[in-house]
Amino acid sequence: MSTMEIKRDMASLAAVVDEAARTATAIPQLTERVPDLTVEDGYAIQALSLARRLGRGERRIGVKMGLTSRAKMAQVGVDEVIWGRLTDAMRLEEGGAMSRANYVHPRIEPEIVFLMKKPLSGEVSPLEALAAVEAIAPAMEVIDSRYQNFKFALPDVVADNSSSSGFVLGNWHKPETAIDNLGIILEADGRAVQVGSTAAILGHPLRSLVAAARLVSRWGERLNPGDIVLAGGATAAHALAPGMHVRAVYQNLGAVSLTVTE
Ligand code: OOG
Ligand code: MG
Repeated sequence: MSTMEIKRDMASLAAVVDEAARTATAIPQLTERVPDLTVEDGYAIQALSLARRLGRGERRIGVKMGLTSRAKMAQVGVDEVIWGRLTDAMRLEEGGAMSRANYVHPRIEPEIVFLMKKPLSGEVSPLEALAAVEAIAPAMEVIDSRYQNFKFALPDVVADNSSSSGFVLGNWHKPETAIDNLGIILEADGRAVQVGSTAAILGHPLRSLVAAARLVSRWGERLNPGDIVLAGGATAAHALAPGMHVRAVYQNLGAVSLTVTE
């Protein structure tokens, strides 16, 4: 295949994952159609699918890290840290509602989010990463793999923007707030469905920010002032259903909630 043909192929695969997300339709894994699809191809497809979102007027507002905890890796059977791009259209109102109809098979997970005040990229130490942070907050991410049965290989999930589909942010706290080992309870309709700690995120959520700086620069990008960075689920994700009220309660940081409608 010529370089042109390969590029055209990537663009058509980007259209497939983007349309699946836009129309909330499950699709077969890309690796079924293209068995030799690489992780590099996956990131190329992800970038092209984001360009389609930007073309529809969405604005890029940061990145999300994925599979930064054992619980998450075990749940989806992929054991490599990944990243995805977030847009303003994915933001959900804290305490507000999300419509189940806009997703294929949404799941929710408790996370920590960083707000950047300085650019960050490449190899940095945790202290350097912290010096670039404006604030931290508790958050929940709504993930929605576009693949049938939420089943994928590494290149698939990367191409599908690492299952990015929504997020809710809680109240901001000072960057020096201790976040290394805070208890978290994820509740569905008042019942604890997941219990964990921020320590599950690579031992310390700041390590996820260090990894974000390294990974984005590998793909020619950087974290910018004003960007948010979701550090990754601290527990396994919980499947969402209409009528469900979910809340993540954090030691010292407060709580974040959402209600699912039809
Ligand atoms: C991949 C995305 C993982 C996280 O926080 O670990 C992720 C998936 O589980 O579908 O967002
Ligand atoms: Mg996540």
